[in-house]
Amino acid sequence: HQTINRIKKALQANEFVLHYQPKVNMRTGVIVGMEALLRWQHPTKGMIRPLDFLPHIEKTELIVDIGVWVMNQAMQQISIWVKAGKSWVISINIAALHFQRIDFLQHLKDALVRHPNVPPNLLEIELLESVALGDINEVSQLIRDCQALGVSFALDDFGTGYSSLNYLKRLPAETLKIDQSFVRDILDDNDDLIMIEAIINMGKVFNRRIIAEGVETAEHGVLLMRLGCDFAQGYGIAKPMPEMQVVAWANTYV
Ligand code: G
Ligand code: G
Ligand code: NA
Repeated sequence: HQTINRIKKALQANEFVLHYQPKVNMRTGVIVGMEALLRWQHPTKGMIRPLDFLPHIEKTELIVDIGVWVMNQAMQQISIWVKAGKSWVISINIAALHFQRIDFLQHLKDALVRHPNVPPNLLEIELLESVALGDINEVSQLIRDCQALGVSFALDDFGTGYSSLNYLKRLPAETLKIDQSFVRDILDDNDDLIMIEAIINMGKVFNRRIIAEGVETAEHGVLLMRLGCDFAQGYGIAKPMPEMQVVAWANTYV
């Protein structure tokens, strides 16, 4: 409880920031978007990454407050980048508990109303496949309700969770994000290569966009493109960076 209270205080004290990691179309070199990744700038402990504090609050009300903060912060960033002529889709991570709450859609609508110059199609929501553990009809309807507002979806860490073909069919996310654990060893592990090829082909059958995460080298990128995956995110392109560095990075990326 002490940890939860400290995290609550951090939110009130504005100690959270979003870092951004680019997503690119490897074939065209176009920057298509940025994933917003939460960071806690602790006054004495320095930068704390989400895996060191989110697990403490994943099942609490606080994850909802943080989700709302992330949503509004991302929209503020979208409007700044749009003014600078950068139409990047920002992806935010939303916890299953928050997404399944009855008021999620209202949180999204409120944030859009608060940011009237944000084109909703520049916001994407990344959901873990574990949302599929909830009521699949409700979840897919909620995805459609959000899409009706213009917002798009990606299924995160795809392949690691509870995915079945049936879930894939019924969850209308536009994009599948292949988990980095599958990407890491494709250069030397034939089983991982075959698996990733199957995921890419399955995604295509279901008419989804495919993005690979954890793309650490050019060799990974070349192989992924050969397998039919055009979009990538990973240290080989850029590490997550503070907002101030993003435009400068983009200007040097070709
Ligand atoms: O950036 P990093 O690799 O430390 O992130 C670790 C994990 O934390 C990622 O897999 C990501 O899904 C999750 N994460 C990052 N930012 C957020 C956020 O704003 N909200 C939630 N719920 N999860 C996040
Ligand atoms: O699963 P999700 O997309 O939320 O995870 C993104 C996380 O993965 C980020 O926190 C980021 O720091 C981390 N990440 C991004 N690119 C790479 C990479 O190329 N290699 C490794 N090991 N981690 C990465
Ligand atoms: Na993510």
